[in-house]
Amino acid sequence: MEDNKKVIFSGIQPSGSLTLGNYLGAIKNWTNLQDEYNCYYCIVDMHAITVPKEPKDLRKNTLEVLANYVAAGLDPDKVTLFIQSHVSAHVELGWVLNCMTYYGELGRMTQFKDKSKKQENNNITAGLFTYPSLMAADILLYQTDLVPVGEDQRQHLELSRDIAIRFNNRYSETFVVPEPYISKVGAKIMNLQDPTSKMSKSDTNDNSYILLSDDDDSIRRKFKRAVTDSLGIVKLSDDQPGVKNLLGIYSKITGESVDNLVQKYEGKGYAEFKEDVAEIVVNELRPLREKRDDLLKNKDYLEEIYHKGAEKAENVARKTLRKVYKKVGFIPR
Ligand code: ATP
Ligand code: LTN
Repeated sequence: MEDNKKVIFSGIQPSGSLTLGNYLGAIKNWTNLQDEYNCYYCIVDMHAITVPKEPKDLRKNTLEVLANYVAAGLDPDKVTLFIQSHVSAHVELGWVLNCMTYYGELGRMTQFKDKSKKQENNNITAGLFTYPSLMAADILLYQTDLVPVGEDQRQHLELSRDIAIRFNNRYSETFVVPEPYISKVGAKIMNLQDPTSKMSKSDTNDNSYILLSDDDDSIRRKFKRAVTDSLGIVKLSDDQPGVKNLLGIYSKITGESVDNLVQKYEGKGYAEFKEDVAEIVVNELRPLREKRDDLLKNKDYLEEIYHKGAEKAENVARKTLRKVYKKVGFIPR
């Protein structure tokens, strides 16, 4: 029975085309969890508007993320796939949690610091600042046990845990306190042009990331140009972040250990290594891209998935919200 299974929740912002980082750091892990857990995978469109977004891009990206979820192997009959703005309990709990989150805590979030630096003319919105309490609401509404995310989300998750514990202590046991689920390999795929920073879909240099929508030749070209170093030895070292990143990508996709890979490339140059990594990525992403493109031609099917998903999510989320409203002292209608 679904009810005995532990609960998983995770989400991706429809803030652009997804990258290899989103795929290896998040979605690929999710597909392995769908049989064992009761999974909710959300497209967090409300988070995406914390920085300015063109409405037509947001609509397009939202459907693309959903199509990517399904193309990557998430089965809509097993997991709940839905769009955040369809379940209003997210903002309703988000508000309550906002009132339990401290200004100082939010100010310490590194994602906020990074993203606010990128906003022109100091146009930093309150939404960008309070984003982590909405993320906590996403997670806590479903009484989530585990949250599979990339390394960059660890701090937000810590805050979600602190907020849950604070609420439980102040009122009484209400929320399950969620645990992060961050894989050892692939949890932080780096920028191909600057391997000391994270691969990000909002980067301005398109050689820095691989998009799930990139064609085979673009993928090959981007790996060929990937920044490495002048040592010319394939090994795992913090002094060689470019090579380390490529080893991580290779290992995450094939399942081969990094030690094996290092042996395999002993005495071989970067050119051959990069070509092989590119081929592995091309072969991994091609079927996904083809399936995704097919799905995007069938909008009715996608609509059916997010309709059904929102209904299932809503039922669970409402139950938690009702409890929370009662505990904080709101009079029922
Ligand atoms: P942006 O780059 O626009 O800030 P993002 O890709 O970091 O956005 P999301 O799309 O919401 O943000 O991230 C979705 C999931 O993908 C999260 O679990 C995040 O940890 C993971 N993720 C994002 N980038 C990487 C990366 N480079 N390596 C591994 N995981 C990643
Ligand atoms: N903050 C995340 C996206 C996100 C999320 C969530 C992830 C919003 N709500 C709930 C896991 C669970 C990000 O920026 N990648």
